[in-house]
Amino acid sequence: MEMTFRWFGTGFDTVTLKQIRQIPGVTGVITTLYDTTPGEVWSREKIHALKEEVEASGLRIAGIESVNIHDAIKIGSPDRDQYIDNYIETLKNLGEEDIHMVCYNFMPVFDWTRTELARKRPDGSTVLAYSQAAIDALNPETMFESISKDANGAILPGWEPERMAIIKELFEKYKDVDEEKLFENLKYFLEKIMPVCDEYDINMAIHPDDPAWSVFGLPRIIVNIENIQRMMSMVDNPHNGVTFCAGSYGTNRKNDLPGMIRALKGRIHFAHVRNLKFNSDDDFEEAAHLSRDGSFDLYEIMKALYDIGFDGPIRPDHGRMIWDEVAMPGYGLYDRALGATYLNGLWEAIEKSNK
Ligand code: CS2
Ligand code: MN
Repeated sequence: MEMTFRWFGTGFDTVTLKQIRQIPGVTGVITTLYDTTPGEVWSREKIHALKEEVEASGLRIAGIESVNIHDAIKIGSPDRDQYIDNYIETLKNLGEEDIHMVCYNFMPVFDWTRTELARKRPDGSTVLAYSQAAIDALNPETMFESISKDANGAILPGWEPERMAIIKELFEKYKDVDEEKLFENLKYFLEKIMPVCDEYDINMAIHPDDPAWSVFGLPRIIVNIENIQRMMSMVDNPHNGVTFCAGSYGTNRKNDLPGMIRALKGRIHFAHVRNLKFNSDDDFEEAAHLSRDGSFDLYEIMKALYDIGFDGPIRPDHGRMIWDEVAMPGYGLYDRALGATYLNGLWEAIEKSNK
């Protein structure tokens, strides 16, 4: 595996490449062109400039998170082909720049959903949290306004203002899209992009829906092992793989995380490893990465990755806000750096005990 760190780019991230370079064992960043909108072609020049900037700091681009999918593709509207062509063009430009892993998601309207961005934990840190009762009492169209005061001024990925402005319209467009339709539209998209992925050896890594169930009546399909297997077999190509995000699949307590990892051998192209603390089946908050701070056994998760011979990029995922840091919720420097160090420690121990 290669330990990496998500970085949103100069001007968008409070964390610098110089800081990331000093986290022991982190050699790569997972980044994006944060100022592009879904559906737009990423030019070779822009990708190249980003790459030069990252490499000048002694790191490398280990992959992209995310190249977002235009809603026309997810909805399957008549203009989708044009956006798929643009996506193919972007993949080609990434491939030409020697970038071989792309994370994306296929969630309608919202990316991840949380009801609080700064819930206080007993140790005084703040974390993202989700409560089903709060969701049920919420109007999805105003959800963003209700949580944005805790965003620390950051634009949250998937919650870009231009999307939130047309949210009513978006809901309307999805009204005839059910799970079957969403699967069909994903298949259509994957079939079209696989040839360029084959040509440039690009691993596509779909990110799970977070939380791993339907919210606000919108269909969500990347939620469990059965659905992932369906997705992989409907377009059976090794480049059609997954981002194994422990925190997202783990929202559903029926998902056996180490078991899923073992079942996905060879098709996990990217791993997000973090911990959640459940207060009840439908109230959880994000925890420190350390197993005993939350509800998951991080040792078993790392061991499963080790056992399947996982050799792709891995990153700590959302961290707590600690030590008075002011940053994008979930994406401060300190707690994610602690997370990377902990995961590296687990890996070293597992590796040595297997020799
Ligand atoms: C998630 C997503 O992993 C995460 O941090 O909260 O925002 C994720 O980046 C996207 O769904 C991937 O497309
Ligand atoms: Mn994730």
